[in-house]
Amino acid sequence: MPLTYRLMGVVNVTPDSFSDGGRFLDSDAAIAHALELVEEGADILDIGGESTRPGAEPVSVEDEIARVGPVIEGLADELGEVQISIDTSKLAVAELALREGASIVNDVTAFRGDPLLAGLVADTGADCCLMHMLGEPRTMQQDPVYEDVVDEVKVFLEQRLRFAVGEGVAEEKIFLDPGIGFGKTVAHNLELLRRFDELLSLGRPLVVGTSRKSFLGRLTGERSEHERLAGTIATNVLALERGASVFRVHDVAPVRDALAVTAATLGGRWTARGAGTTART
Ligand code: HH2
Repeated sequence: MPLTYRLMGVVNVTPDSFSDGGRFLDSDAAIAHALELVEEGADILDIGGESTRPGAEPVSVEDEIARVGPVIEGLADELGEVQISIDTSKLAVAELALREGASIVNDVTAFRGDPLLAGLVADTGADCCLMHMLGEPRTMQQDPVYEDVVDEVKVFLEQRLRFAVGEGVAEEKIFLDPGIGFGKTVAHNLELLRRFDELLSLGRPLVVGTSRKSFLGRLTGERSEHERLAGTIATNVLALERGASVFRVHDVAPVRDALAVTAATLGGRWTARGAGTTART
């Protein structure tokens, strides 16, 4: 059976995101970057105006809207099949984004930050991604403890799925994400990836976000976020093999190629990209 999956390209319109803060704060730069990611093969653009890196300070609604609003507005008519996802926990930001053309709400608090967000998603028929996080970004990496990280993440995601459905969100609109790096040690992240397939019984498509995260640097001994591409690829390949279906990454083109080869190998089918012009035997 062919494997189907989607690539979610990250567009951070922030001054302080951990790997690309400040690069796309200007809306024209963010739009140009987003269009590049689409060229590279992104199926979804995840646009965020607030960093959730460990220690990050919260951003006001006004500032977040001022960052993401013009970018979504500038992209909405350019994208065809590509979906815009708004990476926010705030009702007013999501409202604006959905009005301007976004169709996914990616909430790292899984509707705990603002429970009314669930009603908005229900009323608008948007898709949503509900993610696990232990604690909150400012303090989440201060000694996170689990008895069994996979079991606890799974129970949490099940509860948030039930909450969303209870608020009127159609179950088929919901994606779930174990929240790699959100209140987790290196060992917790690795265990979640190793046992990723245990989350499949939740019955919803799974999102995975390892891109450039610090545990990859801890494992390879490097210093800069930009030296984490190999680790990003390794973990995304593994997650595809273990059943993930949406891959949230900064570096779309190389991950696209790695996943295409992995999917062809696992699924036993392949299509040559650019066949006719570049296909070789
Ligand atoms: N990771 C980040 C932000 N949002 N959303 C989901 N669903 N899953 C993730 O793993 C995830 C996420 C952190 O990455 P990034 O956006 O690059 O950094 P920052 O939060 O510093 O802007």
